[in-house]
Amino acid sequence: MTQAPIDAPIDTAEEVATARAEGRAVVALESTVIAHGLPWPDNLHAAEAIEAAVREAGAVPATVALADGRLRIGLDPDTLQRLARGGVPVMKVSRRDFGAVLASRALGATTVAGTMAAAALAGIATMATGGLGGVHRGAESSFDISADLAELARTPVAVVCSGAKSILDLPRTLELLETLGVPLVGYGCARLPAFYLRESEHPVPARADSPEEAAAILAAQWSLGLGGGALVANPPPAAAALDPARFAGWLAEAEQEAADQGVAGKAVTPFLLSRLHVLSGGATLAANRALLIENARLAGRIAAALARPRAPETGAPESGASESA
Ligand code: PSU
Ligand code: MN
Repeated sequence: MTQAPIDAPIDTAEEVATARAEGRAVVALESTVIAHGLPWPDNLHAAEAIEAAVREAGAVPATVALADGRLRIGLDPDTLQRLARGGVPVMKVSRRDFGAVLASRALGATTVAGTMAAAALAGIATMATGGLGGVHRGAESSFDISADLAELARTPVAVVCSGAKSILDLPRTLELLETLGVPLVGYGCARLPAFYLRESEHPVPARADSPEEAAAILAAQWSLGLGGGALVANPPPAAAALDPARFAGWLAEAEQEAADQGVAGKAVTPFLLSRLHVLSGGATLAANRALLIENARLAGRIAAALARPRAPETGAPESGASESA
């Protein structure tokens, strides 16, 4: 894992640093969803509930953001509130944006890609989000493909999410994940969840039915030292998930508005999410909140399982062979 230079402009919260030093479980959390994905004040309440869920699962939350020229791993309540409240511009920070936002000392909220990069620098191997970025519909002409996918190919962090956002082109997102060599584990499901929807029609290549099983797959993948991240796809809780047909109607309307208004680039995701919240009368907001909390909880459990020393395997052929050698 790439370690940050000793004088890197990184401030790690004391609680996070202590947990890391003691080998206890830590979960990195993204902040774009707080600053750009949910409206005030639901966003602050959601951020607090997400951190609480990580704690309940036995891990320490480390929400990632940029402030005052520093990369912050673990936020104090005041900084969390500054990100959530709005009023001042908050930059959306992916891997390429760190330098510009640090140099300008602006406030920055990290995407999944930005959060993964930051987590790796801090030695954190698990993060949680709502929905992953991916291949946007119409990407064959717009080339709009989230940097989240490229980051998963290079950075050894497991991302717990509810699949890719349902505003995306899921089949192409899956194809690209396969091409990039990103492990994809369905949590208690054989088909990819679609963010607000319990499932899509697309099968996942691996499945885990407990945090321990998920942790075992991640640990085995990483044991080879191949590098790269992984995805754990957790279906949204049934009570909060949306009806696919109704959702399709709202999405078509939001996409038409985006096209009419010429929304492009990094503005697309926040625009669609905020229009969906309005068009659905708040249903997507409630679903988003619920799944963010459940993903944080699962990430905490997986991080805790990864942090537990595994019992040495008994009776495995290699150990027998090495004993007799
Ligand atoms: N999921 C949400 N809300 C969000 C996002 C994901 O429920 O706001 C954010 C994540 O931070 C993700 C980013 O990394 O959107 C992807 O943006 P883009 O498509 O521009 O890469
Ligand atoms: Mn994009």
